[in-house]
Amino acid sequence: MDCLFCKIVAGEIPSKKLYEDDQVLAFYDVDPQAPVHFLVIPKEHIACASEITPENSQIIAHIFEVIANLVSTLKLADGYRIVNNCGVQGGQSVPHLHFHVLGGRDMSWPPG
Ligand code: DGP
Repeated sequence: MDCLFCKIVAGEIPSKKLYEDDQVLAFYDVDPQAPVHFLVIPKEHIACASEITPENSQIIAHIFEVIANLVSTLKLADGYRIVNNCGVQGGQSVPHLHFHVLGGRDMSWPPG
């Protein structure tokens, strides 16, 4: 499959990995929007949040467990933001489900 993040999972494209297990991969975003900015993705190809089903939704709970552990390790005790962009109008540029985790600065609201 011609998917950028599937290629990162396969090791065909290098990434700065933070965490990996049999189900998920966490790696730093190549274009950071905050002092700390990493992505957590399922290794299984799920195109976007609209494709979460009863059959694959367990991975979402696991991703949020991984995020909780990573923000603790990275000492983002003052807070952080988790972002999922879905679809063209949602600003998704890579069609493989991913959660951005941003921290290390104050976040504004509403997002752009
Ligand atoms: P989104 O716009 O929500 O689909 O976010 C995609 C993110 O992926 C964006 O913040 C930049 C990041 N990104 C794109 N290509 C690469 C890459 O090759 N390596 C890494 N580490 N991040 C990438």
